[in-house]
Amino acid sequence: MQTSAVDLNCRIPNNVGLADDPKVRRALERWQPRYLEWWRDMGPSDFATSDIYLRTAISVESGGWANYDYVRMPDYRWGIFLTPRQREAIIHVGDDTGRTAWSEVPGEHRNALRRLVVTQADTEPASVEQQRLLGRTAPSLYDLRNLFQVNVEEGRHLWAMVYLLHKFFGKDGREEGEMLLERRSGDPDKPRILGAFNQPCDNWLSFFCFTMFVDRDGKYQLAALRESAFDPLARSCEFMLTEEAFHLFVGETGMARIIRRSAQLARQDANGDVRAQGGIDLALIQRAVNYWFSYCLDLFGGEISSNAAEAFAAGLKGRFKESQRYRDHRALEGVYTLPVVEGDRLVDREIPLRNAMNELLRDEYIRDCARAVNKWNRVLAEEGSSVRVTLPSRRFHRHHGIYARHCFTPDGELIAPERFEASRDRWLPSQADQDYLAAIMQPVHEPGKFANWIAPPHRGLAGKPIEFEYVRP
Ligand code: BYC
Ligand code: FE
Ligand code: FE
Repeated sequence: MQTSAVDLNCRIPNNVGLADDPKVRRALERWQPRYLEWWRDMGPSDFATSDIYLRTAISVESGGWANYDYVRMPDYRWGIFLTPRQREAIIHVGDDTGRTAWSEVPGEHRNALRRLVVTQADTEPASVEQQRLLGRTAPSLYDLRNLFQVNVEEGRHLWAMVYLLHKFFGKDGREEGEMLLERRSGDPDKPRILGAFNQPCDNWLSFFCFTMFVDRDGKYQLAALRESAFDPLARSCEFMLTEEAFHLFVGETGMARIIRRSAQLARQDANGDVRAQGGIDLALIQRAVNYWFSYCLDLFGGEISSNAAEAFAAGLKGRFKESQRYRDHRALEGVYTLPVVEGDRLVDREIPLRNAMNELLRDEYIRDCARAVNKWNRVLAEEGSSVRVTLPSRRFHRHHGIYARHCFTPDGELIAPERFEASRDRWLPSQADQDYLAAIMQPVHEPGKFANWIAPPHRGLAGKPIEFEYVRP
């Protein structure tokens, strides 16, 4: 299956030749009204009739892939786009390295691939559900527009995965497509699949942590799937990554703006009391970072994972930049050393490289997060603050993997559960923190104006000035 030209005028914009694929086209056209119903019920609240200045993917050319214009969200053109291939793709991960990549799903990998696609797909609508009410408290029209941009694109990512389910997984795939619209973030009876996607994200500090840390997990998981031997998945993920960059920008710069404002307000107050000035203190920002970062580390799966080893061996996923960075794509040799809990202490253990694939990806992720945190700390230095933000240890506050049944300090020291509980409100957001955030988050809808707790961005978007009317209510 090679990519055909982009067809924008049909019901579902696409470059996968839906016009010549009546079976899949009809299946997707039956799914479409249910998706729209889900969007109406679970998508962004309140702004369905507002004109939002949004980017829409309309092509796969790296130069001009997106179009910016005022759109009402329910009318957004959610399309299906795969990055085109210049030549035939070759497998460069696992046991089948060197063979031709798969344009169909091999029978022996059907279940494993379906599980990966469904897990990936499930996170997309989950995030939209988590962010559903944030429009009510947006700190500016600029930020409101960015929230909605992220939301519509997560919707498109769901389309990208549902296309794969319909096209390549037959009846099972169609059933999974239905279930993706039935699970609900945080619902005890039908929760979303992964932990972080069931946590509430009901204030803007959480939103910026989410786009900083959770969307960044998305970047690394998509990067692993982009190396897949299943070529349509690889190409789908590649195009999703194009959109993802903006989500990460929103998170990283959003946090930087809150941090800058926090330092400015500390300077303004005679006692350095940021809350007295209506801002968000750095201690609370640090607790939010601890919370979201630790939940995101869980999203990489167990440190020692036979699932990960099998997925790598089969060529279903690769390492970060597998094709560019590595020579030995089989990874049959080599070990990874990591500290494990034995009794009341941590001791280093060697595990075979293939079983450590989750941990390798987590390493890449942590490095990337640390780079962003360094940038935030430069902002603090610029504003004359001596406080710094840090990433907690990868062992802190974990719910999956080898550290989950133990307690650690943010520095990674193994401690008794009682000590963890006694320190919880210092390390993680407390109810009082949540109440405070809820109290200060009042909507600001005047173009060019920003809530007191966040600094304005350096510039506007898509060549528009900061005071542009990004949302017309
Ligand atoms: N919560 O061997 P293990 C994004 C399950 S974000 C709950 O440790 P494995 C986005 C696991 O499923 C990217 N359950 O891990 C961001 C398994 O269950 P079963 C999303 C968890 O399989 C923002 C068991 O524990 N994409 O795109 O090696 C906005 C043992 O598994 C969790 C993907 O995740 C958890 N945190 O790796 C919008 C890519 N962690 O099978 C979007 C697809 C593990 O025993 N997913 N479990 O019932 C995968 O590649 C893998 O499934 C995982 C786990 C990396 C998640
Ligand atoms: Fe996404
Ligand atoms: Fe995203």
